[in-house]
Amino acid sequence: MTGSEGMRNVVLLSHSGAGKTSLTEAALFATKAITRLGRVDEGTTTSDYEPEEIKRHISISLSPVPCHWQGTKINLIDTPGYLDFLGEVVAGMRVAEAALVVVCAASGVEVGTELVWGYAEEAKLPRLIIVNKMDRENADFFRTLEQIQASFGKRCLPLQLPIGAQDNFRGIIDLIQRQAHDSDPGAAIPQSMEDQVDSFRERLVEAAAEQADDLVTKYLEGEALSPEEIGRGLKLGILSGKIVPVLAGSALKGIGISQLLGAVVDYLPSPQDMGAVKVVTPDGRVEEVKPSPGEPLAAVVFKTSADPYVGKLTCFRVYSGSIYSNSQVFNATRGQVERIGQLMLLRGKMQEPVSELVAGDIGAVAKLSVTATGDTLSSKERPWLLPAPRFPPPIYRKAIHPKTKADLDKLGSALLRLAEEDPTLQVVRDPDTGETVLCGLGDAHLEITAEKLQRKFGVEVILSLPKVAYKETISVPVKAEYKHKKQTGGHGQYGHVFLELEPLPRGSGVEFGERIVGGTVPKNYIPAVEKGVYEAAQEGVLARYPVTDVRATLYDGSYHVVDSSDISFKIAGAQAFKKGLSQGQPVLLEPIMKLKVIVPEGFTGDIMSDLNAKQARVQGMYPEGAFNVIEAEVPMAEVLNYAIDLRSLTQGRGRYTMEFSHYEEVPAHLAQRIMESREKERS
Ligand SMILES: Nc1nc2c(ncn2[C@@H]2O[C@H](COP(=O)(O)OP(=O)(O)OP(=O)(O)O)[C@@H](O)[C@H]2O)c(=O)[nH]1
Ligand SMILES: [Mg+2]
Repeated sequence: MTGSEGMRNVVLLSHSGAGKTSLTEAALFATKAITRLGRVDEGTTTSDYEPEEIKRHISISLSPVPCHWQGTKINLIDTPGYLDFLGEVVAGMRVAEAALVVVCAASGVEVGTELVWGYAEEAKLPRLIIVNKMDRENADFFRTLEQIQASFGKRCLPLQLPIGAQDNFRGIIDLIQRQAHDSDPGAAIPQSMEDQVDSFRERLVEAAAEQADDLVTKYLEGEALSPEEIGRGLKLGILSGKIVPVLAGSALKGIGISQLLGAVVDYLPSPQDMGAVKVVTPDGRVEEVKPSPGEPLAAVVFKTSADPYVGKLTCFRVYSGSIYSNSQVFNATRGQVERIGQLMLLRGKMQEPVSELVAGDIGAVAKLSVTATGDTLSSKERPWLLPAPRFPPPIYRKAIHPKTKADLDKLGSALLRLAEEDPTLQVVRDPDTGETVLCGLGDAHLEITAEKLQRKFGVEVILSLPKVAYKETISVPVKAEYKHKKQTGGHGQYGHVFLELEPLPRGSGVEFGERIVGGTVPKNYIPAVEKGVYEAAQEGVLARYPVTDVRATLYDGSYHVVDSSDISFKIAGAQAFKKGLSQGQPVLLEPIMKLKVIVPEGFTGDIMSDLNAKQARVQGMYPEGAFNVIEAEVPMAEVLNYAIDLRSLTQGRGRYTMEFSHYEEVPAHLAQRIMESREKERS
């Protein structure tokens, strides 16, 4: 069993398509964890195994894949690069000590590279960069390096140089050892590269020397540092974030992979290197515990997957202590005991049973009953808590409609299971429109959720833009009378009311009151009038949207001793209310959202003019680091697709939050259009 000093948990981060999954596959192959090298384009890789991933040739879920190299257990955590699946990236980063940032040698630094770099900075993750796809046309290591240094600083220093590029990419030169790893095993460093190697090596050695007093003294005295000393300085620099080594390779050709694994082992931190683990006790104190197998258990759940057949699969990372198959643990988040069945290591869809998992390691267990993503598993004696991953809030909304009655029956429980698996997915029922609304991070996220509903639970759905919950109200006080009278032989019907309608402040809803004097409407009929008013308020007179912010007061009327009844007064109440609405200069109200957009400064102008076109009222703007925050109020109808609009305006660099603020009158020229389309919708 590997102790945690012999472990590395490394999350792969990049712009979509830079080659994380291919590198993961190449690493598995190089370490002999697999015997056949899969390809993303053929849907045969270990970590992209879900049908939705295979179909699109992209990663959608994170995949922890363990492998062994030089006596060290490495858990690579492959994550998706596509923005819609940011939740998976957050979860993967939560349980890693270090990151491998992948940059494509042809495309260079992309928007997604900058985004993930920002997250890695925030999380203070020590990291390596690999310039991948060195074999591709247009691949250029030095151009890419310049971009990397321009974006992320001069602390990004090559640890290796490539030999050749594109079709001629043959191998790499290890700068510390001054050694060539060529496809031709006997080959030395090409003569033409000697000077380059010297100069890049010098920069690396200088940076490494600066990390420790004894090294810098030796260096300044002109003594050569040994490779071990350079390595020690480098590791210190990487841990403190002062150095980020840059590597080169090709996942597809399998070049540079063993050197990459070597760098992970030599320079990236083990759980031990990160020092004591901070846990929170039930009374809120922070305690420190050693990341070793003998301590009490503390493990955080970072992913849950829903499988219709196997049931729930819970992935967790152990921070201290050990967890055993067929045992009991305490879910400190929920305050409940969990029975642990067979523990396993995951490698894509493969599951390898194990008897225990120790501090530092990552594994999974099936069929836990109460545990959800973010929970901490510990012991009853020490019910410690670890911080949960902080998932991005779902911001993009689509209404979800079952295709058939059978689909409707299964939809609720299936959605619940999927939301359990994906913390960036939320299901809400909009009481105003009656629609079930699916909230997520973007279009692709929700489309794929719909596909999973069908594949995993056999539920077919259609997604559409959610309806806007318009409402209706009046703008002036009015009085309205209605007499309901029918004399059709036998028992007649008679109810007669006078209502006064007044507009109320926004958000008041519909109110009913009475000030009948002299029993003109007998007390026992008043509840019927009230009922009629409330029923009539469900559909207004403009476009049959619900009525709000109106007070109806019954102040007069008359009755008939024989013909009056509850139903007659109810009809009279409803009709008088409708009449009042029509006479009270009715208006449409629309929901206004409070929008907060956070964009790099350069995009401010574009955002403002887009908001302008969306009838927004900008309420404030202030800088926040390199970003500008813009706060505005904007009609909901204009921002149903804001996740997509903002992404295209900023190429994905902008973020936003949005919440309901209040209702406001729809400007007259727009009200007409809304009424017309409502008419069409209902016919
Ligand atoms: N020529 C070349 N192509 C590569 C290399 N690595 C990956 N690719 C190709 O690039 C495409 C994307 O590779 P992936 O491994 O799926 O990239 P990824 O970063 O996992 O992508 P996402 O999961 O969508 O973020 C695939 O077509 C790969 O075959 C490489 O070293 N050389
Ligand atoms: Mg991938």
